Amino acid sequence: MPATSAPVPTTTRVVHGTCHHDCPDSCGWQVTVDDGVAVQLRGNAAHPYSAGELCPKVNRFLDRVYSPDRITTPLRRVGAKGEARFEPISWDDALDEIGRRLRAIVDTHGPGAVMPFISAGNQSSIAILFPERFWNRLGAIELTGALCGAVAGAGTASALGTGKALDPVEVRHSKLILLWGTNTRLTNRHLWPFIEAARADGAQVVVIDPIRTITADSADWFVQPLPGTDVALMLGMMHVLVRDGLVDHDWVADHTIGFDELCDHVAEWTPVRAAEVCGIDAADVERLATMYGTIRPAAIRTLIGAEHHEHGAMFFRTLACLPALVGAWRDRGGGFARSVGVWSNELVDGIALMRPDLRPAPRRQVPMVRLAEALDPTSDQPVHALFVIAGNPLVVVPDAEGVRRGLARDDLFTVVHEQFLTDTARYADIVLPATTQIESLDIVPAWGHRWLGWNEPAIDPVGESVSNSDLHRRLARAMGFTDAALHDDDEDVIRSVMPGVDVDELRRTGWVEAPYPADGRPYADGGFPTPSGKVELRSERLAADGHPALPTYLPARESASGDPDLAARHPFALLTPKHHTRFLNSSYSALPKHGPLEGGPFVEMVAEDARRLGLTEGQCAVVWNDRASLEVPVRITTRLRRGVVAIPWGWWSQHHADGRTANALTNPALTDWGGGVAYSDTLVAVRAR
Ligand SMILES: Nc1nc2c(c(=O)[nH]1)N[C@H]1C(S)=C(S)[C@@H](COP(=O)(O)OP(=O)(O)OC[C@H]3O[C@@H](n4cnc5c(=O)[nH]c(N)nc54)[C@H](O)[C@@H]3O)O[C@H]1N2
Ligand SMILES: Nc1nc2c(c(=O)[nH]1)N[C@H]1C(S)=C(S)[C@@H](COP(=O)(O)OP(=O)(O)OC[C@H]3O[C@@H](n4cnc5c(=O)[nH]c(N)nc54)[C@H](O)[C@@H]3O)O[C@H]1N2
Ligand code: SF4
Ligand SMILES: [Mo]
Repeated sequence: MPATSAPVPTTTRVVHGTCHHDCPDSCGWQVTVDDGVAVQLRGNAAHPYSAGELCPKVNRFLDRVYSPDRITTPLRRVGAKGEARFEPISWDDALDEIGRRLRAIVDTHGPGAVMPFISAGNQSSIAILFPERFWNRLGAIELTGALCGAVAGAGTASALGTGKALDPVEVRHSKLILLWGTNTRLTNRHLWPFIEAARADGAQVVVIDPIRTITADSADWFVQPLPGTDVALMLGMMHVLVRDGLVDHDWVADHTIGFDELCDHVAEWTPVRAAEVCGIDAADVERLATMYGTIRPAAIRTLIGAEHHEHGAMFFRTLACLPALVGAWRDRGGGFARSVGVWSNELVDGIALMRPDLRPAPRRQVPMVRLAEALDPTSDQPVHALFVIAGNPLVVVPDAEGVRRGLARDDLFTVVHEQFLTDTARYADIVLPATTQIESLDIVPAWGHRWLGWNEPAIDPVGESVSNSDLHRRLARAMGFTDAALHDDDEDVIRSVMPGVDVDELRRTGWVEAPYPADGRPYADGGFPTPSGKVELRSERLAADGHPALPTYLPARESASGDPDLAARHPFALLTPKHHTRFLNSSYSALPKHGPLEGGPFVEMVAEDARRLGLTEGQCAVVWNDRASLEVPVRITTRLRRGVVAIPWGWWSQHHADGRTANALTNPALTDWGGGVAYSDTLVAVRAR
């Protein structure tokens, strides 16, 4: 008998969603679903920003969704911490154990011994903010600052009174685009077409970065200052603008305060002095300043990379002053563009989502950056329960070996909600399975453009996985918390926190645009929300907090430390940048079509440094400092300068010969303000193994 030729009936649907990754592009996608199985995920051509393209990370998203390595049931640790020996358990058993242990810890040590570490794995509003309702109700530790973004926002606000700046797509109208500390073609690839369009109309693109990135390769001009020295370059530019009469005095008089003092202050910042600090030619300082003072419209585009320095906030504060001096805000396509998420805040009521009113008392505050310290049993008030949600702190937090020592504590109760058994999850007492973006309903405000996206679930949760919000509804039940707000349904929450948005229309079209001035000039006539209503070139608020009142270049403390021979013992500056097109932070490096195609970890240095150290291409080097040491093969590069080495970041312990990752070496110092981290002010020594 021939096999039946009748086709098996299938139901095919196409479902619209939005990428949740911590990436400025928040692309729109379409998932094709056959009989409940996602068979294709591709860019939505109608999306007003991403226009149908995704990226080398997410082009294979379904491999991630259906990976044989997905965690699909709750797991309980049966081996030693870090050994990754687990047994599957039921959700009921997992929640019983969590409820019991959490209550005991709260009874003994108070809720200030419980730390929810919610990282950046999912940028959707419900996923990232709804959990705060539960943690507010419990009164657990509140993380302050952030590994990403808080410093750029705080620094900008010191000058402008707000993080709200130019919409990056407005660079389409610029004639000069300074990409300052951002690797657009890697990290924000969907902005690049706007830059190319401006270029086709005659715009010049300058990249300012200590690394010759793929973006630098595509620029008209590349300026390569030493890491952490840009403020000197900015002050040198200000010097030239003042000296050469390139300041827009009318705009400055109307919309800034502190100009006269700034003029006196930059008088000593001659191009020669600035160039000396930055390790570039004085002629380049002159040229950059002259271009900036004469070409209009002029846009400065920056993102996150430059905040990862001890004086990271000062970088953003000083950079945000530059457009004011030349009156750049007058022009469409002129001004200062950074993360744009703050514009979307007008669409979503974050307070209503997080419900801080549920707190029984003020929460204990701990800087996110200082995880290693908070887990240290000898600290004043060590953490006793750690809940890691959408993050991989063992790979992403500085002083990673300090974090590892904390995670290894037998008296620390660790719960990790994850899709994969990450380095961090290997140390958990309980691992709980998390859904991927195509398995849950959410809304996604973008930080690289003004389109908030709808995310419709395309498939049922894989295995027994649950979304972040479902997890926290379950935790509330396990703790016996009956407050209605902790149990609200996702769709009801979305409707209640977007009062100004037609949610049915949003669901139908897939996106809604955050409001922005129609003429594209947010500050043409000033109106900055600082106390003075003006751009604060001089800031009383900063002075009151003990910071310099004027933009000021300060060398990093790690290199200028009290230890006189630190720089002699550790003569190289180490950068640990995002570099791999197939990684998103530490996500994807363990997937077979991602990590292996990127090769493996390496340390880059220029040929001259390698020669001096007696190292050759591919040879194993030891990179070390007082925090840790790491063995990695050498790659000779022309992307760096002498004295600067780089270990591109995102690899897990399993990829490193000695199980330690780049962040074992990095500097956990807090930034000047904004509560960020100085990853990129790390000194190391290098030798052949
Ligand atoms: N492919 C890919 N895309 C990503 C990510 C990823 O991991 N992979 N991560 C996403 C995330 S979380 C973020 S925050 C964004 C970040 O987006 P970006 O901020 O654009 O990227 P970064 O690589 O962090 O930093 C940008 C550049 O800053 C430079 N930099 C470091 N120190 C200094 C300095 O002192 N002065 C100057 N001028 N430049 C400096 C670095 O060399 C780097 O080239 O990218 C997002 N997009
Ligand atoms: N040395 C060095 N360190 C850095 C940086 C650097 O440039 N250099 N960059 C810093 C920056 S900018 C950032 S943003 C941070 C990123 O830090 P993290 O956000 O911690 O980065 P990821 O490693 O991507 O971890 C995200 C995890 O969330 C999981 N996940 C994804 N979606 C969900 C979900 O819906 N629910 C749950 N529960 N889990 C989910 C993923 O599987 C993944 O393991 O790293 C910082 N660390
Ligand atoms: S990771 Fe970024 S570029 Fe890639 S699909 Fe998501 S939003 Fe787009
Ligand atoms: Mo980030």
